[in-house]
This record gives sequence, C-alpha cells and structure tokens, in this order.
Amino acid sequence: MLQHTHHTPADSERLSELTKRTDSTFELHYFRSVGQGGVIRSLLVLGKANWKDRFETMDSWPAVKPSTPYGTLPVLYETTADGEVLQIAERDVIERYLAKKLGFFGKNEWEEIQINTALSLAKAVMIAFFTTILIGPESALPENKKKFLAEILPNYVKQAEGFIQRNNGNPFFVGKKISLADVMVSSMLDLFLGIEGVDQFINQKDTPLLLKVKETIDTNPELRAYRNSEIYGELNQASMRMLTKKFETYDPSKARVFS
Ligand SMILES: N[C@@H](CCC(=O)N[C@@H](CS)C(=O)NCC(=O)O)C(=O)O
Repeated sequence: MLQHTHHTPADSERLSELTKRTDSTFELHYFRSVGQGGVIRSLLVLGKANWKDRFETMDSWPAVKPSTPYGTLPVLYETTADGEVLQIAERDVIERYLAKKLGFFGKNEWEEIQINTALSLAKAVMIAFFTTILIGPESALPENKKKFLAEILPNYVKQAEGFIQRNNGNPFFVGKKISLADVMVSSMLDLFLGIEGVDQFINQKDTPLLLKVKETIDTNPELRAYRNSEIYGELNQASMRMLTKKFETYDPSKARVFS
C-alpha cells in the first residue's frame, strides 16, 4: 500500500492532480460505529459516491494500528480508475476534503470561510462533550454534565440559531444548499437531542432554524435510505451504547426527529 501521508515535494504536484479525479472509489477505514466516521459516511452518501466501509473491530485493531498513519481511525482511501491510491488521515481533514470534492463546501471563498466558522463553533462543543463527558473522569462526570447542559450547549445553540438567521431565511448554515456545516451540526444534534432536558432549549419555539437544518438533512432521500439500512442500524446502536453509559435516561428515539 502506498503511504501518501509523507511525500517528497516532487510527489506533491502529481498527488494534487489525483485529488481532482472524479472517477474514484472510496473506502472508509473505521470501527463498527457511527462515531467519528458518521459525517464522512453522510458526505459519501449525499454525494452519491462509490464507496464502502472497511471495518476494524477491537480485536483486530491492535495489529492494524501501527500500519495507520497516526495510529488512529478514520482513514480514507481513494482509488482512481487507473488504480492510484490516495490515503488521507484525520477526521476533519477527510471531511473537508470530501465536502470540497463532492460539492458541500460552499460556492466561493467567502462561503468557505463561513462554513469553516460554523464548523469551528460546533467543533468546540464536540471537543467539550468528548473530553469532559465521554472520556472524562467519572468523578467529575456529574459536574461536567451540568456545565455542558447548562452553559456550553445552550450558549452554542443560541449562536447557531443566530448564524442560520443571518443566512437570509435559507434553511442552511451557509448559502442555498447543504454544506458540511449542516451535516456536521445535524450529526451532533443526533447525539445531543436524546439527552434529558435538551429539548428545553432546542425546540420549535427557541430554535426553529436549527431544527429546520436538521429536517433538511434527515429528510434527504439518499441519507434516509442509508440510515434505514441494516448496517447503519448496527453502527448507530454501537454509538448509542456509549451515550447510555453516561446518561441513564438517554432516549435515542428523540434524535431522528424528522425521519
Ligand atoms: N485525531 C484523530 C482522532 C480520531 C480518534 O480519536 N479515533 C479513535 C476512534 S473514535 C481511535 O482511533 N481510537 C483507537 C486508538 O486510539 O487506538 C482524528 O481526528 O481523526
């Protein structure tokens, strides 16, 4: 397997040309859960790409880990029609690359800046959730959950509603079509809406636009078909299990409000 992560300057032009190819197939190397692969899969589905999963299990992973660029998944493999393979590591990088390639990264530089801003605001919330709740110390969990639900998430939600409001009544974060920002925030809401009490500040009265964005994503025909598939059901259950460990009253049925 070609390892493209580190390359010589001479490779750079050639590899850059390969990123422009439109005849590629994709393979997403990740675990059997939605997790950090969810947004990437959604982009591949929305972009009608030719793609498949390469699953790793906790049993198979230790032997495979050293062969990955940075010892973590996801890693994306893109194979062109003539058999060249690009290897791309790191979730954010894969998401932005695919979004650009598949048409979900705005129509000009200014829209890109706005999409990156929306992503940055959302990412801060995800990092707080991940570090203080999902993998944070058990002893600090009650305090961390309180802070997340009373401050971090409600503050973000207000920012996000205002952000969409400034988009001239269009039901997207930026411009007039789905972008990575809409996909990323909707997937975040998929996690958070199941938490008890979140509907006190994410609801039709206080955040109609945020919910409209989620409706646009949830009712997309391609995405809906994928999410109704057996494999997505399995991946989603694995993600939900992580959450029910942290929130005793977690209700996954509240997440897919519109599907
Ligand atoms: N910096 C990486 C982190 C990804 C990450 O945390 N992956 C986890 C799974 S969600 C992983 O590979 N864990 C296995 C390990 O670290 O050995 C990224 O953004 O892609």
